[in-house]
Amino acid sequence: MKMTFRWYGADDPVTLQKIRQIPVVAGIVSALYDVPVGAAWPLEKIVALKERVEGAGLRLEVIESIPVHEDIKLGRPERERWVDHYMQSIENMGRAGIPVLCYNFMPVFDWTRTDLSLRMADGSDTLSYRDAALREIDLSRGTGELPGWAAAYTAGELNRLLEAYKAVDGERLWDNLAWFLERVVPVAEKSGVKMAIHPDDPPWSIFGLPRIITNEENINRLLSLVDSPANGITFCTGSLGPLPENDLPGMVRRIGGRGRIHFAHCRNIRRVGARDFYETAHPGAAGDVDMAAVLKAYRETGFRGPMRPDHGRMIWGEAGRPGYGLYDRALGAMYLYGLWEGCSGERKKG
Ligand SMILES: [Mn+2]
Repeated sequence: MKMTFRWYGADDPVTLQKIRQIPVVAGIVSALYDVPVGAAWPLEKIVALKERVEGAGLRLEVIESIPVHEDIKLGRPERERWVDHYMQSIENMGRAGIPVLCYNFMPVFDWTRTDLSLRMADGSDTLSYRDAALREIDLSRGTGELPGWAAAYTAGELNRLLEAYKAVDGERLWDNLAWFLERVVPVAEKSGVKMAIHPDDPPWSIFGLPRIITNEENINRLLSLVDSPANGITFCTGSLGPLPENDLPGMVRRIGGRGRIHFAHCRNIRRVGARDFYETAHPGAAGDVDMAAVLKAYRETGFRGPMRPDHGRMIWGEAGRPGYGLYDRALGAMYLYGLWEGCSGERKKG
């Protein structure tokens, strides 16, 4: 297992120099943030990112994410052009020697919360989701009421997009995902890149939009769309965890046992209702994810890929990008590595 940490590039107040001082972290998860959605990622920009990370004594292990253009998810004719660009980006990742690509296939919105700073009893702030609160959000006025999405779309753009998705139910979205994977997975295979789809977060439909990467049955369906080792997943405990029927350690054993988990996201959540939860500190005792059992399952499958602490709370007065402060994620990395060392006996870094 390689412990990694997400870095949001040159503007991230959590600098590479700070990340390097977290004892167990050797790898970086990052992306290009100045390439428009749909455009091909230039090789020289990927190489420059890699060199910057290496210059700080770390390694670029994962690209998270290259966004998939909405025209691909919608199955519009323009998808031909966007998928060509996507294939070029994968080829360029391979040329730069970056082995894992995390992406998602969620319509319009990716991870969605109804509160980005829920104050906890200990004074920390965390992210939370309440289904009733989501249902009160009126998107006809744009994304202004949706925490974290205020600037994402104008009301007009959003309405056109939501209108277009009325023709795309879950089965159509599966068709469009299959179309995408049939084209990109062979390129990934040839390029030495592993595709790792991120589960939908939360793992149910929001705003009437379909969401399909939500449970073991659907992940198996995804894997069988193109049965290649290059077609795998990012296993995110915090995204799959809000559904209590998702047996997380068992899923790691079964999916990971087939060599199809390429990236591990570890995050804990506490379920407080059928579709209500908040994010907690990483330790198992803090929430409903049995993190020790998850790590043990990774160990049993001989997992050698990158892992990262996913969202953290805001603690010790830190302010910053919701979910992506330094302190709580650093604690998470240490805790996860402690579990790993405890069940593996490994004592080397990375
Ligand atoms: Mn995640």
